[in-house]
Amino acid sequence: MLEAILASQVIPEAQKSIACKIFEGKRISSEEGILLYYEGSLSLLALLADHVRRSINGKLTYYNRNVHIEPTNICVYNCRFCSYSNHQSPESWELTIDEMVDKVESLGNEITEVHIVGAVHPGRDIHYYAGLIQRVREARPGIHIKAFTAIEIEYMVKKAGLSLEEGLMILKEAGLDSIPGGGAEIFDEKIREVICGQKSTSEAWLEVHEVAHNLGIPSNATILYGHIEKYEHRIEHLNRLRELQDKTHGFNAFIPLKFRNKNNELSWIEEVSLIEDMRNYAMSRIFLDNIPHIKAYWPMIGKQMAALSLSFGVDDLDGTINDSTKIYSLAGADDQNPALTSDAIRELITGAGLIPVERDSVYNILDKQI
Ligand code: V47
Ligand code: SF4
Repeated sequence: MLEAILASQVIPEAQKSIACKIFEGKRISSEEGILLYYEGSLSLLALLADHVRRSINGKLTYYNRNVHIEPTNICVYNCRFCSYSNHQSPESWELTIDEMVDKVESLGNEITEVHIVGAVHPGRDIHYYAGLIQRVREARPGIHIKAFTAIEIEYMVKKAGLSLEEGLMILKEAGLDSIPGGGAEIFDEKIREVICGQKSTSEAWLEVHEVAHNLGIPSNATILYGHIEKYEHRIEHLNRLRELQDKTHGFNAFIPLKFRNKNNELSWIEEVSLIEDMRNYAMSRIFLDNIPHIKAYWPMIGKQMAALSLSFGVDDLDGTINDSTKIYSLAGADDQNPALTSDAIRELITGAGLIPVERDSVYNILDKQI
């Protein structure tokens, strides 16, 4: 069967042997990943990614009901790709704890998760953020709180003079359940120097996640792609995540984030094509054989493209986010008020010939029908 499929496509021998490895469930090397990135056809990558996706998740395609809260855009850093911080955006904002708690309370049982990520505010410390988490926890005891990128955590922990273990335990005891994947950007110090020179190093990002995993706090991971990086950098990024996952098994999902070029200091860079987005999803699925879920963040690429990504290795569409996320609307996403009802997400998934499943934040199935 495999031979027949591969024979029906005219594939060079080197790619054929990588494809055979993937069909046999074997891990591919960085060199093989780079070769596929450069030379694999879109149809071959789709075939391979779909095979890996089906062997891990079958036809199940996950979504959850969540809200994104962005506490502030006032930032100590000034990443050149960022359209959102007070250095680029025409307005600065700081939500109060009451405003954030009111937002969560107003949504009642419509959501099972709150995702809290913002800028790195110089005046807000770990005790402030632990207080925020505690208030959200009191308001909605059963809700999953996924909060603060490794960059925010590193800053608040250092500012308090604590170790990462101590800082993360304070957040965990306040009610933090998991850590989102933001801030990873690209694990290459030379590129970081150009696109986000002041920000924590790759090593520091990985360390926050490693310590969190060791304390029983799961997390996600991201990559920011489509700026000045090359395929070699993307593979190195995936490889470092794959290595950490082998050690800790703490990553739930990987989320590729496409660089959007409006209103930031890297606006001169043309955005990559949608075909490149699909190739990137597929390569992520193929290479990261030990991270169970690949998530499309639909406010970034749009709903239709997110639906298409389901044929390129993606098995998770990020939530029923309402219109509170500014990170992408300011950076040029087409949808300026992103919102999707559960029915609309389910329709996108069934339209791709797959099975929609509502999940909780750690991928337990909540759907009664499954
Ligand atoms: O870290 C900022 C990225 C991230 C731009 O874990 C940009 O479930 C593209 O991490 N173009 C924050 N990307 C968002 C994030 C996230 C989103 C959805 C789900 C999860 C999860 C995490 O947004 C930042 C940065 O990498 N970003 N500006 C831009 N112009
Ligand atoms: Fe600040 Fe995050 Fe924007 Fe960088 S990407 S400037 S850390 S808000």
